[in-house]
Amino acid sequence: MQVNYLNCPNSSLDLSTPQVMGILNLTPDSFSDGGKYMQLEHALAQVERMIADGASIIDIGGESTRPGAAEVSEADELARVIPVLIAIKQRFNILVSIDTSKAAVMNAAITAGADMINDVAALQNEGCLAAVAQSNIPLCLMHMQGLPRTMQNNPSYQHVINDIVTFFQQRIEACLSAGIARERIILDPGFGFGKTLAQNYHLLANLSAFSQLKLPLLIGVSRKSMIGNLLNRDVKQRLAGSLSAAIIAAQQGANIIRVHDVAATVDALTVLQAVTDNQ
Ligand code: 8Y4
Repeated sequence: MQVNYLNCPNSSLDLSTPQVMGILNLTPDSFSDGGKYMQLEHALAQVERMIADGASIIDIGGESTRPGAAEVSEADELARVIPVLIAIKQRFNILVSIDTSKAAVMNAAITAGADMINDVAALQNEGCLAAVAQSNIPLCLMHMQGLPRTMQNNPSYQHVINDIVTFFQQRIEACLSAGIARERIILDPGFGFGKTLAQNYHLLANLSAFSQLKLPLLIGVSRKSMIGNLLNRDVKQRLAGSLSAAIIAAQQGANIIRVHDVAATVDALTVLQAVTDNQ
């Protein structure tokens, strides 16, 4: 028995089976012309659907981290994320994770009742360690080589798995030094963040290597280029590939799967669970 639950301040999340984190995208390209009220109602309807489909956590982000995406100002990100976070916590009983790399957004989100911080920059930006240290919520440290705008230009490693393990050890140490308890940390190898197609599949093949760190593992492969480029499918046609990758990850101990397609992923994980339960 390894990692069994995630200690959230108000509700602990059972990780004895893999849990699904549903993605709620708040970048303006997703729903821009309906005005503030319509955007909020659209977001809440999406959340309601993901909860009904079996999501345990909703991950909300106001900054696009896709390769080459434009940066978002602090004020814009706060305006996008915080009202939605408050509305979700008001209306639903669900854990909410905030996908941000900015200390000001982390601080505001923690004050507004966020249940988790998901940082693709692993708390390396100014003030982020301190912001999270002042709370008691879990945080996800994701590995990325380079920065979103340029990370896919010639990623290179001595040894992908070992390099990421070393990065995790350094970031865990930085968290501990800042006063963040080990029990609060979740690790994520960051599929697609400064990795070639072959490196992404090598990672997927060797995910169980990260269990040596004895912390919960989160993975995000849903609809990513590693699926699209392998299968030559555009973003709307990547469900079968995404489910396959999710199951391969779950079989190697991934605890939280970050996805767009919650219902289909829950079905796939339920099939895997039936196999596990009847060995
Ligand atoms: C289509 C849709 C194609 C989305 C690509 C994408 C991760 C993450 C992202 C991840 C954690 C994305 C915020 C990239 N990926 N956080 N965030 N782990 N922890 N691209 O893998 O979904 S954004």
